[in-house]
Amino acid sequence: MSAKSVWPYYRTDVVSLSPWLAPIIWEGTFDPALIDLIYKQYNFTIATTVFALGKYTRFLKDLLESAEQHYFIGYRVHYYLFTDKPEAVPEVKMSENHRLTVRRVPSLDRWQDISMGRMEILEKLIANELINESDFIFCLDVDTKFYGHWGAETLGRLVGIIHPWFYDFPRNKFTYERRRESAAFIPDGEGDYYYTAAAFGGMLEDVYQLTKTCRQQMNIDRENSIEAIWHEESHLNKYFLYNKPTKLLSPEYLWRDINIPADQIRVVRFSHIAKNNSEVRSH
Ligand code: UD2
Repeated sequence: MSAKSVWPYYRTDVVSLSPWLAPIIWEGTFDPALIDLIYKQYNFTIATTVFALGKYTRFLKDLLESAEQHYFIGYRVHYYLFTDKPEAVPEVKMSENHRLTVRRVPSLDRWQDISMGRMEILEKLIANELINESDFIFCLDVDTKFYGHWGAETLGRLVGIIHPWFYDFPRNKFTYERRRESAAFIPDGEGDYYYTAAAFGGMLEDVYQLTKTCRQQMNIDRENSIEAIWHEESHLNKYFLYNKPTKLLSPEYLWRDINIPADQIRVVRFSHIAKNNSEVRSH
């Protein structure tokens, strides 16, 4: 499945530059050894957040064990795990320079409130703790697993990931929020890509602005008794429309199911796990 990356590192079957000249990272477009040579000298710390409330703690073992095989190996990583069930967090052996902090958060009844509530918790975490501790942050869904290398090629000021369902769709098919009443509204004919909220990141200041803005916009919606069609993902897409990511990751970095093949996907690095939504979201 993985074609070896070789000089001169370009591909003709995928677009690897956005219209505002941000790189779109695909296997075959970069040299991982050269990237390490450049980035390792800085000794960056990458904060990585995961939320696992209710039955979603069942996904933690696979996610953390697979991360410890593929995710920023050789770099400093600090996982922050937010859960309402700290006793259900599995013991996972961390590699050198990787560590995990567990934080208890209150349980919530609606899964949508858990998903959207992440923005406010991330905003506070960055402002109150990470500013002096980390250089970059990635925020990951828990119903996911790593299958391949995810390293410093993903670092940038503001990093968005192209949603695996929509990467080859025309933009009129994107499931942006289309109701004017919502703060996440994007008019027809606008938008660049459809981004997933299952993973995003960047430098602390940039992700702080993102989380703060999304939290504020969701509060405006709440006051107006409206909830965006895809919750915080709709607000994230609105944010990225007006604050363009400086780096985009191809759907290799969040695939839809390891078993669904696609010609352009040479490597599945990280994938969403198929789940029974009503079962896992029930109390
Ligand atoms: C999509 C997005 C997700 C989010 C959601 C909002 C993708 C691949 N993912 O996923 O990021 O924007 O839509 O509609 O596009 N969680 C818990 N406990 C719960 C419920 C949720 O811990 O009971 C957390 C957990 O980290 C989970 C995340 O919230 O990964 C998002 O929930 P989801 O994965 O059920 O949402 P989903 O699959 O609709």
